[in-house]
Amino acid sequence: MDPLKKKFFEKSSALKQEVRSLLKEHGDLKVDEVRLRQVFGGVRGVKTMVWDPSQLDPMEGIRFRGYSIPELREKLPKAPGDTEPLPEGLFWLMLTGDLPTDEEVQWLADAWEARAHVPAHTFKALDALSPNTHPMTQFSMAIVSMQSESVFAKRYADGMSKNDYWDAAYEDAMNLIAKLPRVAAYIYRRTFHGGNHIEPDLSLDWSANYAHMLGNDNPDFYSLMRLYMTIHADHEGGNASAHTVHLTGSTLSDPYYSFASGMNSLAGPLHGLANQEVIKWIFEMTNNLGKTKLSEDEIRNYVKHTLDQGKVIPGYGHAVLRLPDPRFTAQMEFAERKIKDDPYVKIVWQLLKVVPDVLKGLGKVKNPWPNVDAHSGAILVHYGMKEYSYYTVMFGVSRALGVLAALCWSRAMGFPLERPKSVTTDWVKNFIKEQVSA
Ligand code: CMX
Repeated sequence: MDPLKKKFFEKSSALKQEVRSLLKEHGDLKVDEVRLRQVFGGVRGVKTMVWDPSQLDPMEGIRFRGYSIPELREKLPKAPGDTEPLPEGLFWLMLTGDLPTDEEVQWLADAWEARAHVPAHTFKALDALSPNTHPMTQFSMAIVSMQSESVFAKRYADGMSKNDYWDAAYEDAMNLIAKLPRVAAYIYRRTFHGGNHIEPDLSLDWSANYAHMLGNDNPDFYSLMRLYMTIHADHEGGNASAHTVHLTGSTLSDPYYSFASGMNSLAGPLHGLANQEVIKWIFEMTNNLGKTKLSEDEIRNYVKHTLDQGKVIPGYGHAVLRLPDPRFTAQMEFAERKIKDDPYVKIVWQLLKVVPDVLKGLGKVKNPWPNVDAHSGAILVHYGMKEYSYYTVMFGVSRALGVLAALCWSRAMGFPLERPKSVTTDWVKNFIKEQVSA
């Protein structure tokens, strides 16, 4: 058994036993109550799921196994000469709860390299699609096409015991994560570079190899990719992509199907697609005004104009957070160090000064602050990636780390089929009548 799998097995077996006895003794304790407005309001805030890799605090932001983003940037192992963390280390942390050593991270990088082969039929399936197909559609289809490789599906068909689900899920998670950069880079090169593909460089770490296959070997871009792949990896379990993976996985659909479902959720403009919407909207603003050097008044007017058209300001607001997203701040720090004179980066910083007050003025927006998607586009444009319809694929590659670590845990813990209760509007009306007359 490999060292990560062994560690995961030991940790998850111990927790499974512990939770069993916790539930035996305390299973009837009430953890939450649900208001009618939450039943109609997207189940905001209702505690209904266990997700150990990370937890989101509205006022503090995300913590991965207890570590904030600044702490991860300091404590996780790094590539030689870089100051940003290696996401390999974050995956180890999310799967085991322990910070890895440099050697453990090197082992994981080698393990992913050994599992990185993408089946030829996946490239053929992609090549059959029009290059105009949205990159997220291509990504989702490529993931499903690789389901032919699922260890979980094969072992299930062969009569796998439920005690072994965790093992098969781990194998699929590791294989899928290993293959994603190649698939994602293939989509980018076929869509925007006429199919002029770049072979992997197996001497590089997972993120740098992805950057290399995209076509950019600038060490600062490698560094950006390590940061990007780390900060987008997980945002607790209730966000749409994570929850979708969790739900699909609970049917014992294998990790390929489950991850593909999550990517279809990530492709929505209120979720991951917001990263493309932000820069698209900034480009529209600069095109409309005919310049990239803008005054705060010009920006404020454009923000108001967008709201007057009944649209949201992309990259602002959040269902849980009530402060500027630490993932935004991490990107801002990177940009301050590396590319502070970039005109689009400057616009992102001007928006930070203008948008919160305008949103506060609407009187209904619960969080007027920027989220993760507000900054990423301007930095990618600086490094030559102007093709914004691709951005959500990069988010998706990173998101695999968190949701697949969590999926391994779900199978190890033996979590059952997820099945909340729905009600009809007539049921609600009768319920109100009964409550009011009682
Ligand atoms: N611009 C304009 N209006 C906004 C807004 C924004 N950025 N954020 C919230 N609002 C509005 C909502 O549309 C809602 O209006 P109505 O009552 O008229 O429907 C009202 O404010 C209350 O919404 P909320 O409770 O503050 O926010 P929600 O939890 O319902 O929604 C989110 C959260 C992210 C969907 C919303 O803030 C939004 O649409 N933001 C822009 C899209 C975006 O950046 N999404 C990316 C989020 C991060 C990610 O998942 O990647």
